[in-house]
Amino acid sequence: MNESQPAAPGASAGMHSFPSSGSGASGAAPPRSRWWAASAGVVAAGTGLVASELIAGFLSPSLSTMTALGGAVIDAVPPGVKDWAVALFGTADKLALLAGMALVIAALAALSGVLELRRRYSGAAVFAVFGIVGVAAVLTRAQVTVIAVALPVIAAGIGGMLLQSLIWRLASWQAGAQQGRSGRRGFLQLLGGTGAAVLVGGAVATAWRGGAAGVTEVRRTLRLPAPRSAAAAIPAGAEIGLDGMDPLVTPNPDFYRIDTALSVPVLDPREWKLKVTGLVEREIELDFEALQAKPLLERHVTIACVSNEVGGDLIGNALWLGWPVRELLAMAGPLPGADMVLSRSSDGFTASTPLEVLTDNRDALLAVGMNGEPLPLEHGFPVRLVVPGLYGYVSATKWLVELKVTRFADDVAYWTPRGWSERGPIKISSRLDVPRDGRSARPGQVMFGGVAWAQHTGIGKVELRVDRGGWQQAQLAPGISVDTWYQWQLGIDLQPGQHEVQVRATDLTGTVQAEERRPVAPDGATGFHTIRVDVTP
Ligand SMILES: Nc1nc2c(c(=O)[nH]1)N[C@H]1C(S)=C(S)[C@@H](COP(=O)(O)O)O[C@H]1N2
Ligand SMILES: [Mo]
Repeated sequence: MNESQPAAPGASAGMHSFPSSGSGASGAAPPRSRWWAASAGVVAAGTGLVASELIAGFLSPSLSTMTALGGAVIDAVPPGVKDWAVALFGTADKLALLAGMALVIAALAALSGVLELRRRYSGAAVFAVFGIVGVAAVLTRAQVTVIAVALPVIAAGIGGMLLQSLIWRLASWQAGAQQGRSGRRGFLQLLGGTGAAVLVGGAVATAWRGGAAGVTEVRRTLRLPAPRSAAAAIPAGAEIGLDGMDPLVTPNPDFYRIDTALSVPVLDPREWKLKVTGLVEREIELDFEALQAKPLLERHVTIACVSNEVGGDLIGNALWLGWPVRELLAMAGPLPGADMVLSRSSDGFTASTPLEVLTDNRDALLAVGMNGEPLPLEHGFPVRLVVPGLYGYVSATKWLVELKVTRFADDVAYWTPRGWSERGPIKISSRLDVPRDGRSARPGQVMFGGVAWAQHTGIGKVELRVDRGGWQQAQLAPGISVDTWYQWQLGIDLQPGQHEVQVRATDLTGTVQAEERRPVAPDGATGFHTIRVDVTP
């Protein structure tokens, strides 16, 4: 069918038809009516979507259907695929996912416009499917509210009605053209008006989404209390400071970020509450003010991701301010038989931490501060867990809202059914940062440097070997505490040629880092970080 050929009005019962569809009159048919119909579909879908995202942004960003849909897409990616874990557990590009979703919706919406022009209600049916998919996505989320379910219905309803209205006008433009009239203005005005509204509203919704302005402002003006117990001073010489080494304390903007949250949860500390539930003598509810009034500790702790490859950078060291979890749990009184705490975030992520780890003498914290400021939104504002010695996925719950005292036999955490171990103690590891892999050096002494960690046990020794020769002990800098990484350095004389250099660490109990190369799943990579150095005169 030629694009500029209008459909004959009244040709079938399903077609848009107009009372005065006299025939014979031939005016200028609207050019490219299929393109106009497609545009109408896109604008109609955009209007519904933007309207619902604005409502969500206004009420609570966690109500966003797009966020729910993206989360459902992330969760639906089938397990077993190797790259899957890396892509998700690693730094998945959420913006690209949202953009991809928007493109798919736009394409389907364009199609719905063309369908609607052909046959009344056929395009609207596509919108009904949008609504159903949206509701289904919302229902897969951890926290389902009536408003969250209503929003995709509202979006589909607004979109569907607008589509009908636009296509009716387009069809009457076509029909009018045949009769020498022009319905052109009616259609173009509505399309232009709503299109402009979509652009403006979309910009606002996007800004809200990213900015979460109110809470950002609350965070900015928040004054955290001084710690009752300050962190031990950083020992002299702990920071070696070779060119190319990471700073001993990772600045917040450089701190790695890993989570499943499509949009950063935005929690207002004035409304935040932490519930302690499950196998306890007393359930407890704690608000932010009460938490701040507790005697807080400040401690350096190095946290790491289980997806950190040997030599990888999904690890960071910060000064955390918080209240020991063991004190809160002591108030609640865990019942006999409990062996796990399932921590839950506002967006439904959960982590399973052995009760024992949270009640022993280590400083597992309900953290409110990171490097002297309130937690950044991406790192769990207003409160997160930080547990020395465990990978983040089983301990470091951000945007924390609940601690359920339970049993490993009764509850599973988010990543457990997805191919990751239910327990995740951090493995002794070490990393060669200087020189970078593949760099060339002059013959003679080459200075090597890096970090090693065995949280809550501490590092006793770091060694290097060249070309699989004997191990040579590096100079180990004093650690801030056993809960942090340690820096080390060693100068080695190298002859011209290609050399392979490896590092291994030994913890303070004498356990040596495992040589066997193992992947990150199910409970953390092992193997020696190995680099190549090209020594040329
Ligand atoms: N709410 C929530 N908390 C979470 C996660 C998550 O997906 N959601 N991921 C965990 C994982 S896998 C890691 S490694 C750490 C990372 O913390 P960071 O982003 O502050 O570095 O957060 C943990 N806490
Ligand atoms: Mo992680």
